[in-house]
Amino acid sequence: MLKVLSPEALRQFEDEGYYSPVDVLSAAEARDLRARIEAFEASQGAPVNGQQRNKSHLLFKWLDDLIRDARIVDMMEDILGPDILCWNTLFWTKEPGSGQYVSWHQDSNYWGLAGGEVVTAWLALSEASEEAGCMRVMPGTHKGPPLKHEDLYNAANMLTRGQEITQGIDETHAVLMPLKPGQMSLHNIRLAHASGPNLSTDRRVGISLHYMPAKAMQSVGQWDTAALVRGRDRFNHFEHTPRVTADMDPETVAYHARAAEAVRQVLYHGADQMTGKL
Ligand SMILES: O=C(O)CCC(=O)C(=O)O
Repeated sequence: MLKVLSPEALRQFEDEGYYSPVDVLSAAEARDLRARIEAFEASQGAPVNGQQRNKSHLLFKWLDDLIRDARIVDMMEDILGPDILCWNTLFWTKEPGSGQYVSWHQDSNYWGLAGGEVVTAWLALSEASEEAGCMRVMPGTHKGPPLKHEDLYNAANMLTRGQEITQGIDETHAVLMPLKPGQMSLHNIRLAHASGPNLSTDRRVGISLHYMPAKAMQSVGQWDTAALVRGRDRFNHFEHTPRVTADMDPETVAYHARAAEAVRQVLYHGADQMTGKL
């Protein structure tokens, strides 16, 4: 019995590799979370950046709470079953006029995860319209062979090494996933996706939450972490992250430094350069 998704939504996710939009937070909740992020940014005098973008639920209590929010986890249970880990959380803030974009890529090439499906739930905390550079996906690519990527290191590309699928993408088949603040899109780790520059006058603020079944494994890194957000973990392939009791708590900030670095090593595995993007 499904908890949140309709049978049609689940079928679309399985057949085409994505489903969007899903109403998750109210507009007021999304506004509140954005205000918390921007208050933190004002306090440090800079946007959330570098390693702060990665495993960010270990820095912010509100985000550690959010990855466990039943409205999201129920939806994940519909796709992944009862025992669920949240592997990572990543900030995707695209400043207006910055030219920042995300090239076509498949995350499965870079995350080192194996042995179970991985779902990205991308939450909009501002208007993520086509003009603001919302994500677009290539339906069905999650079912095909891995596509060939090249590391191009373009400065405006938000991806670590500017990795890009250089062949086999036909833009005429791309589907846009515009979102209102508080809405989420879902996509499979193997689905090709991208996003264009933010041509609006506001920042595009989004956070991706990455969920997987407890049986999933890290095949590249020796040590990796995940939050057990529902059910039981009979596999213990990942060290469970501690609960965060306050934003920027020194204890969990120290844990974050190790956990985010472990992911960074995985993301740059085999790359010629490590950029400061994460
Ligand atoms: O935020 C974006 O535009 C791209 C995000 C992305 O690549 C992802 O969530 O996997």
